[in-house]
Amino acid sequence: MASKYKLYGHPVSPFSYLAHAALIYKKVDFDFTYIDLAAGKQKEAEFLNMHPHGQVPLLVTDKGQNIYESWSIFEFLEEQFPEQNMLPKSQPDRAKVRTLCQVICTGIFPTVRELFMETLGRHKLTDEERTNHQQNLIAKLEVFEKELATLQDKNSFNAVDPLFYQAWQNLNIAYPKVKELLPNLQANFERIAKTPTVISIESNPAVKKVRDFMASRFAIAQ
Ligand SMILES: N[C@@H](CCC(=O)N[C@@H](CS)C(=O)NCC(=O)O)C(=O)O
Repeated sequence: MASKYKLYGHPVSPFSYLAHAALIYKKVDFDFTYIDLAAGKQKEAEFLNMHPHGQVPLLVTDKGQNIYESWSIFEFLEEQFPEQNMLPKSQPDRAKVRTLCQVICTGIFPTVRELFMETLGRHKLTDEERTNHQQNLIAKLEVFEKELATLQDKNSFNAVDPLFYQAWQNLNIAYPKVKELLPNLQANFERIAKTPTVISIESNPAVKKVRDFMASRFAIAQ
């Protein structure tokens, strides 16, 4: 008998957020299991049996197949539930959305992570390293903003949105000045925050708990 889909994830992970958003956008019936990354739950044997690289997200399908790597999960869901796509219908937007997702995952997020992890106390950067990361990021985000503006379909929820939404939240915690430096991207974040998919993710009790913890630890508006 087919069982429910299961997503193993963490709300501060943009990769996890993409998978979470796709499941909700596509109206899939699933359970969300919070993996406490700080406690190292992703490296415990039980989890490694399902995801040998020990990371989030992990999707277990209704047929019991384990799928990891956020883009593989995303593409699996796009193919499995083609009625509600998060890739635009027309080219060149489809190619652009794929490109922008890669830009976030490989170009922008690794630097966001460096700053975010320092804010969480996981490592220490020198002043020079921190400034370099910040300047680097602003330059990359300025290019990203210009590329984003060339998307023809600006209204529908696409795959870039959840990746950007969560990467931007992490960056805001690590480098709050970013919203004044890049007001158009802050406006994009606020647009995404109002989408039904994000509202639904944020109402999940496990997600709320992490947001509340972050808000109590760092002076951030929710
Ligand atoms: N390429 C992977 C990256 C996943 C990833 O880096 N996940 C991070 C959270 S943002 C993680 O699980 N980190 C914990 C660890 O590596 O121990 C994907 O797209 O799914």
